[in-house]
Amino acid sequence: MIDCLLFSNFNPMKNIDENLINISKTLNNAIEVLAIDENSSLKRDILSLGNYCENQNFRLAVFAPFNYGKSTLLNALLGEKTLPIDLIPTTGAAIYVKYGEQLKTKITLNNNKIIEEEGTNILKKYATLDDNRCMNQEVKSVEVYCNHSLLKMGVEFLDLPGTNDREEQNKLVKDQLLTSDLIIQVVDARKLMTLEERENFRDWLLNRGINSVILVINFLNLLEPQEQKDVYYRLRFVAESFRSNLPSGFSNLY
Ligand SMILES: Nc1nc2c(ncn2[C@@H]2O[C@H](COP(=O)(O)OP(=O)(O)OP(=O)(O)O)[C@@H](O)[C@H]2O)c(=O)[nH]1
Ligand SMILES: [Mg+2]
Repeated sequence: MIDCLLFSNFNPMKNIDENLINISKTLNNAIEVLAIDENSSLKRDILSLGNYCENQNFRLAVFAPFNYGKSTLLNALLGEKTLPIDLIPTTGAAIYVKYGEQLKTKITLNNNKIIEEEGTNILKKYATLDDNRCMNQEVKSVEVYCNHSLLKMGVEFLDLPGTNDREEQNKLVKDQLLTSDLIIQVVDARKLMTLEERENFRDWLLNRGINSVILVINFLNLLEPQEQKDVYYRLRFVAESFRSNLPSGFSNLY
């Protein structure tokens, strides 16, 4: 019942007003008028913010290095094995999980061809990494439609490829983080918050104005009870060291 615990007092419907849509249009026009370099991070950030402004759903993205259990966590929230999981780096595209009456997958290719299929078996072909751990270059977007009460309320999940593998995946994840309303960063209980993870947390999230982050500790079942407690206190310490901008007396740690 994780969904009830997390969202019992929460109305995820966003107030998308005309102003936000107009800001997005103005930013897109500015990119064209100023002829901003195609591959610059400025252009990527602007496009991501435009995507955020126009998205009506409350987008919750899961972010971590490969094999940290991101897809497993989303499957647990969805209550079924919807997304591909494996011991090797697996997720090879940003997969948006949205509400639909039947479980269905929609793949949009770069040439705008759309492939729709019942279920999610098609993800293996289009949304997992190939033998060289590369993403499928034909694919523009991947959407899974799933009948779940949270999704029906207007929440949308985003399953991301793992970071710390290839630069291409890192770039995609960094862009997608800016399009999201809330980020879950999964951490591994056995090697809590490596230096690289702390740097990503600071440089990809906090320094880009993303302050709402839920840290989820995974693989706790592989630790002894006493070790589990130690991990919990260490993570609290890490989270404390990052929290900022809150009035005194308020806590963002639960
Ligand atoms: N023991 C244990 N195994 C887990 C846990 N969470 C995930 N796993 C396993 O870890 C492996 C990787 O899980 P995924 O969900 O595919 O990880 P991911 O972060 O989505 O991986 P990428 O998509 O490659 O970035 C799978 O074999 C899972 O079954 C956990 O809490 N405990
Ligand atoms: Mg995955």
